[in-house]
Amino acid sequence: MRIKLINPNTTQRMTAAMGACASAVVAPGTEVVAVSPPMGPPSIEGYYDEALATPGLLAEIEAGERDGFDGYVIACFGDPGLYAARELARGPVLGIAEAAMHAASVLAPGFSVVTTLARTRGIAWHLAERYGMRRFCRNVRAIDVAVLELDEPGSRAQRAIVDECRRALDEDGADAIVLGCAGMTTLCARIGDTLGVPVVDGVTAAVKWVEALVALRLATAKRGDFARPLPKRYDGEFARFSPADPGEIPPPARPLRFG
Ligand code: 2AL
Repeated sequence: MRIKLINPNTTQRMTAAMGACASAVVAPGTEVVAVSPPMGPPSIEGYYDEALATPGLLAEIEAGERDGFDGYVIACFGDPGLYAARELARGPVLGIAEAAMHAASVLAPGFSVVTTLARTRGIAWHLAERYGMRRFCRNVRAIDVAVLELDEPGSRAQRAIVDECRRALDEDGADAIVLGCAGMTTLCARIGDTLGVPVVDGVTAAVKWVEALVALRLATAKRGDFARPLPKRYDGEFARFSPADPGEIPPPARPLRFG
């Protein structure tokens, strides 16, 4: 089984770090291929960044279909382009916020999200609402550290995350924590050990969920809202994103394999 892990920002060191964490949790026989699009923002810290990260992300999904990937993870906590990606993909597509919130909701009666910049708190609240997770989500907190500062040498990020998680456990009535950025993946195990409560990282949660769905031979419904986009010619610079007629889509280079 091959899972394509797409970091929708263009920062390769983040992509490599999350690829290593994801590869460490999958079963033998599952391959995780971590990629970033060649175009887009270096970090995603608001609605504008999300919007302009989405075309590159969707191009990676379309390329993944040609390469015969079995499933996909969108590894940014805003889950940008998630439903559009499902229109393109045959296999399952999971967002990391979606995966982490669902996992936390079965591990504890309530969770708090600890994210990077305060300006992205609204995005997390919207996602909790959209996924029916609002009744489990006690709070969305921010450490006000930028995404690309998380892994800088000497970064105060880990200390700030642990402090904010402790406040969440003391003040929010949360019994689990959802880490609100793909750049926090590498810190997850240490933070969980320090706090002694479930700390969920969406990258690994989403990869394992996709792996489970593919193993169950479950894929995205190709009728209704997640059917292929209607063929039409897009204008200007987006012409190369024009949805093809299904008959014109080349078969995958590798057939979908299960098991
Ligand atoms: C993110 C994330 O997960 N990756 C990125 O570039 N921005 N989201 C966030 N709230 O920090």
